[in-house]
Amino acid sequence: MGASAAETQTHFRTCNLCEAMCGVRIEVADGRITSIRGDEQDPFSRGHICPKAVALKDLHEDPERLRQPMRRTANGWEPISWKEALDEAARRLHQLQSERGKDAVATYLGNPTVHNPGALLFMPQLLRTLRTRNMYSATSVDQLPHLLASHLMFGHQLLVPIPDLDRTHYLLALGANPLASNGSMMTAPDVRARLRAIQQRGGRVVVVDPRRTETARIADEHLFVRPGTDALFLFALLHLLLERPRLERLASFTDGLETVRELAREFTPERAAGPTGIPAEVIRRIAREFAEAPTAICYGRVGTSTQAFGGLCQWLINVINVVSGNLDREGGVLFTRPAFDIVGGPRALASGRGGFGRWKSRVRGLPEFAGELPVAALAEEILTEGQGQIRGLLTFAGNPVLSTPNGGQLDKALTSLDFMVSIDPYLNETTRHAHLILPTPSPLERSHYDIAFHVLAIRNTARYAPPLFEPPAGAMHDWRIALELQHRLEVLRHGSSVRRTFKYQALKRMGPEGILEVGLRAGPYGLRAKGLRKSLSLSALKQHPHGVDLGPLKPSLPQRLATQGKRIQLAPAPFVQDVTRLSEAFPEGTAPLSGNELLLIGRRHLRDNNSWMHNVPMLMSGKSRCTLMMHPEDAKALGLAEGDEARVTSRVGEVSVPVNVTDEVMRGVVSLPHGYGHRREGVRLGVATKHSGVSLNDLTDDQHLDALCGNAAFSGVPVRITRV
Ligand SMILES: Nc1nc2c(c(=O)[nH]1)N[C@H]1C(S)=C(S)[C@@H](COP(=O)(O)OP(=O)(O)OC[C@H]3O[C@@H](n4cnc5c(=O)[nH]c(N)nc54)[C@H](O)[C@@H]3O)O[C@H]1N2
Ligand SMILES: Nc1nc2c(c(=O)[nH]1)N[C@H]1C(S)=C(S)[C@@H](COP(=O)(O)OP(=O)(O)OC[C@H]3O[C@@H](n4cnc5c(=O)[nH]c(N)nc54)[C@H](O)[C@@H]3O)O[C@H]1N2
Ligand code: SF4
Ligand SMILES: [Mo]
Repeated sequence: MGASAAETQTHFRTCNLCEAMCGVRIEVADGRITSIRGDEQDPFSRGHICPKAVALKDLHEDPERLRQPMRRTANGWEPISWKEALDEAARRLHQLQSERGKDAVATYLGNPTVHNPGALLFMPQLLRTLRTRNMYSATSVDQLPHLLASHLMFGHQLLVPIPDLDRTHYLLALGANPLASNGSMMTAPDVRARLRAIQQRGGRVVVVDPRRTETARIADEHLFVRPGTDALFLFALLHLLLERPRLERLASFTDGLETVRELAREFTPERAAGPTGIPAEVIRRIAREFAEAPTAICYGRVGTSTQAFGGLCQWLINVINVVSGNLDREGGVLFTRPAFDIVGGPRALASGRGGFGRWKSRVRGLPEFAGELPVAALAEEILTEGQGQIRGLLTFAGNPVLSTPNGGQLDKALTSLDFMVSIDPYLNETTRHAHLILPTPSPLERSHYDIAFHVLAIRNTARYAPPLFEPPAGAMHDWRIALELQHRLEVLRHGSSVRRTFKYQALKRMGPEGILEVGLRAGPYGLRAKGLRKSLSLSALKQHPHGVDLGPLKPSLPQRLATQGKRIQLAPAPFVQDVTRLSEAFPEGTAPLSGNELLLIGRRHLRDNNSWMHNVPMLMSGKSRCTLMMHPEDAKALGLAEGDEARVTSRVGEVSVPVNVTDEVMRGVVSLPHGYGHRREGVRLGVATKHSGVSLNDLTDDQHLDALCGNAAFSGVPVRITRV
């Protein structure tokens, strides 16, 4: 504490807004935040932050953030007490389920769930109590293909290979823009410096993207790729790498190499060149560089996940890392060893292992994954009558109206529900349809430990922060709301009993902290761990407000595999079978993208965070970011100039948006950011509404999916464009 110590307090915590886990240093005087800076002493982020960190203050102080439960009435929204709100929510969910069956109630969990330890620990229990097959989340508009590949190949959906950025010599990145997103499924604060460091040690960074992104600009090489064709490029790489596979140590516990070789035979670089637009000789050179680099990483993210062959892409990426000997090797991709280990820890704490296709969605027959159905099916499951129709919905930290394909259809579908409850701090595009909104406190009013992102981090670290502010009297945390609803539902269903009351009281006393303590002590650095000077526990972490460094990622195979017999499955049947679909979609001789069709892709900006931080004035200053990027040749052909308003039409919808003419996007591709389109009746977001923009997902198509797993295929939606 400084000189004016009497009032100024310094608080250290992890920023929870994106996956990068930056340490922040917050100064508070007289109960108000006076500064937010990077925490120089955080061993992982070393002082790095992005402009969003400062928004922690704005979110905390936002007068439009809801602070009391609200009920929608004929005369508008009225504040109600927590008891009334929780009782009513439980009663109506229970009533729907007892009258129309369990599946009549659906749930949707949004992205901030994974940034919130209380939610991660308590929501699954509420979901288990509801026991509906209509469970949805942002997973199926995001990383489902990654999880599926991990589940089928390594035996657990969260055994995700993580790029060892700090030691690699070659990074081949597809469909990721970490300079804007700050990295995803690759928690790496200050990713820019880490990419520069690869170059400084003589390594190379190659980016494959239909847009010359911020990341592409600092890379050694950028390749334009036609949206949705990465699987062909990856297959061609694999084809070449298999001329001299180097599984080395991995060979003794890997199955399926011959099947993969068989499948890769037809996918020559020449075959890939037409559809991808990447010349065969370039693919050959990339394969050579990749194979010859001392260590190398193939990494693909949202752009290679949310596409029609997203599953195949994530599978191929893993296969490439295996056959080049880069899986489980320093400088390649490795599995993490988090202090709170939801993969290898005690069963009671372990997250779901997965499971695929055990049941199908009622209307379209889309497959279940890890207990969830693809959210692209949510609207039709609400709108289609019959046994099992959804009549009630619980949303938690999600804004599916703006974030899921054909959001416009869902927007309408939500108006037809008998009951909807949203656990969310804002009255936004989705929650405006709820009958009840149960708001949660600001992130600074709760403790934080990153249960999810330590699992995905490029270095093992651990960091805990207590709440900076006490929540206002009567406020209720996410985990408490989940627990209260769960308990009420159980009592409504089975009546109250001593055992049930005891369980509820015990969990309430324990809270997230109690579970965290158990998990840390039982984890790999906890009491059980051998050879450590000091074991990790919550109290130990409290003594290290800047976090604890647990070292770089280490090889852990085959022990850490969760497959039967601890073997890597290189050729799981679902992927093998799906190869035919790829082959048929791009027959030999497919031509490059012509100027006649336009394919729509998305993008992220550093100062956006999906759909929900546009109410922060500081982040919305300057030029509007919600523009349609278009290549100069395409613009010319359509008679469009910079700033002109264009009408963009897809199979499902139409929007009007200003054009940004730039050769940053490839010919035939247009790009629009997602998360905009706030100007809708009843939305209570003054700043966001002023900077409304249009919603990309009013154009994306609920029928355009990865047929293998039902993940949304946002990349490459065909659109028509005219001048307004
Ligand atoms: N076309 C297209 N669509 C996309 C994407 C894309 O690239 N292109 N990206 C997709 C991806 S990767 C994702 S993850 C999804 C995100 O999709 P969603 O998760 O559905 O949407 P968000 O915009 O993250 O909205 C988060 C909601 O949580 C609320 N919230 C914030 N913090 C908390 C909290 O602590 N507790 C609670 N209870 N609520 C909170 C916010 O008010 C907001 O309503 O969007 C997807 N949609
Ligand atoms: N500032 C900011 N940071 C965020 C978020 C945010 O909204 N804003 N969201 C967070 C979330 S939820 C996530 S999941 C992560 C996502 O993190 P990233 O995966 O890094 O996300 P994007 O920046 O959308 O990068 C996707 C890239 O894929 C490209 N692309 C589109 N289609 C294709 C294709 O068919 N092939 C290839 N090769 N590329 C394609 C796009 O042009 C884009 O550059 O970011 C997180 N961080
Ligand atoms: S990069 Fe992510 S974690 Fe770091 S300050 Fe920005 S929003 Fe927060
Ligand atoms: Mo995401």
